[in-house]
Amino acid sequence: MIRLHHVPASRSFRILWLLEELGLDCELVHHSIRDGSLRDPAYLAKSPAGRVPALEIDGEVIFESAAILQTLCERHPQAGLAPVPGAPERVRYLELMGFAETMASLIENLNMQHLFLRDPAQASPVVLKLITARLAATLGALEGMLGDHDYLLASGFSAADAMMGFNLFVAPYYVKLDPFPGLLAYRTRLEARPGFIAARARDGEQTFYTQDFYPVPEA
Ligand SMILES: N[C@@H](CCC(=O)N[C@@H](CS)C(=O)NCC(=O)O)C(=O)O
Repeated sequence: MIRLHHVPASRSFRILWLLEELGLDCELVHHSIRDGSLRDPAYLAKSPAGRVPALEIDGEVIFESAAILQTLCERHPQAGLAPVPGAPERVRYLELMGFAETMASLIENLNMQHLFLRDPAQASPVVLKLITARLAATLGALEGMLGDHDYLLASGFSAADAMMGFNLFVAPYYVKLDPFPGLLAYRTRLEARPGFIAARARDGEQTFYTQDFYPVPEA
C-alpha cells in the first residue's frame, strides 16, 4: 500500500507524477495548506516541518520530495529513472535534484508574499523584485542546462524531470516563460507524457492562484 499526502498543485505533484510513470497506484490523502491540518501532531510525526509531500510505503514514512523520488527510483531500478552512483550523468542528476529545490524555494517565497500574507501591505516590493529576478535567473540557467535535449538528462526522462518539471507549471505565475523558448517546448513535451496526464487527472484543483500572473508591485 502506498499513501501519498498531497495538496493539489504543490510539490507532492512530483511524487504523484513519478508514481504514474512507474505504473504504481497510490491512495491520496488530501490536505490543505490553509486549514492547519499540516500542523496536526499526527501529521508532524510523518513530516516534521508539516509539509507535503510525505509518502507512506510498506510501513515506512518518507518526507522531502527528492528523497521520496530517489527511494522510488531505487526500488524500481528496472525503470532506469535515476542514474546510479558512478554513472556518467549522476552528478548532473544530483545537481538538478538540488537545483529544483533552489528554484522551488524562490517560488514558495513569492507564494508566501503574494498569496498567503493576511495583509498584502506587509509584502515588500523590494524583496519581491529581488526574488522574482532570482527566479528568472534560475529559469535562464535551466534553459542553458537543457540545451537541445528533449529532457534534462541527455539519456531521456528521469526523476529530475518530475522534480524540476513541476516548477515550470508554477513559476509562470511570477515569471513569464516567453523569453525561454527551450523551456516552453520542454514543458509541452512533459505535458504530453501519459504519466503526467494521468497524474494531472488525479491532482485536484489548485486553490492558491486566483490570477494568471502576479506582477512585481511598484516600489
Ligand atoms: N523541500 C521540501 C519542501 C516541501 C514544502 O515546502 N511543501 C509545501 C507545498 S509545495 C508545503 O507543504 N507547505 C506547507 C506550509 O508551508 O505550511 C520538499 O521538497 O518536499
